[in-house]
Amino acid sequence: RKNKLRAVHENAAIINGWLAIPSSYSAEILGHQGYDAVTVDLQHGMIDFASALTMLQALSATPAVPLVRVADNDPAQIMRMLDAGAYGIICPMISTPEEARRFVAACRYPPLGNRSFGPARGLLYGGADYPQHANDEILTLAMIETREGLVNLDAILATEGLDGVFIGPNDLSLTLTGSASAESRHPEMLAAIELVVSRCRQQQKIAGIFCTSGEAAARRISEGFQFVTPANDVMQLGRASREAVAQARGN
Ligand code: 3PY
Ligand code: MG
Repeated sequence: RKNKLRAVHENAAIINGWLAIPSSYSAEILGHQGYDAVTVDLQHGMIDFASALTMLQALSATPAVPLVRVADNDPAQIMRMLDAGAYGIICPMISTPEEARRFVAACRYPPLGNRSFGPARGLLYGGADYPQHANDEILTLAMIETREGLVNLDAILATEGLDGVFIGPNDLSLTLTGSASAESRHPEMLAAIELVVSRCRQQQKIAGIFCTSGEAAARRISEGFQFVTPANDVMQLGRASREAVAQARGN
């Protein structure tokens, strides 16, 4: 099975859902809402391997491409998530080209990388020819969310096999400005974001970013981002609930 995200990316921005709640039912619901991709978040989500597996299974029954954000740059966890059927990996805290190479190598079978063979659910989701095509189809996005990552941006983007970067705006603003904010208007953050968009364009890589709402995501697309996450399940559930309560009270 081809990774649909590459085709989407040629014509439009990829809209990516985000799951922090450990539930296959939530995954199934999000997968049916029109997202191009949905990410299972093992870093800040409340999700263990057993839940991640059922969530990836649920996403397989929807049109959304299943992605995973791993907890850190750990080849063992990356391998297990790919074997469990993730069609792309978002890796947090990539700060150097060496870290980017280690990340990409974990996502690729030899001779391009060092992923161990045992594709498991990859075969069920991708098809019997998964092993022959996985190296071309698995999407790799390195998170830029440290000052060092920003300094090394060009070298990170030059990593062979890296599809693009995904800005973690909370961590990036925390390191640049001293406070975490996904929609920070601090001049250093604005400059950093502009830099990432322009360097990605130059090197023909995907520029992605986490956002706090659909409106914010639309603004990011107009700034040049090609991969946006319009908030996660927790934020959406909380916001919809608050609004319903306020409306019911007539506020
Ligand atoms: C960040 O904003 O730091 C993130 O990692 C978003 O998911
Ligand atoms: Mg982060």
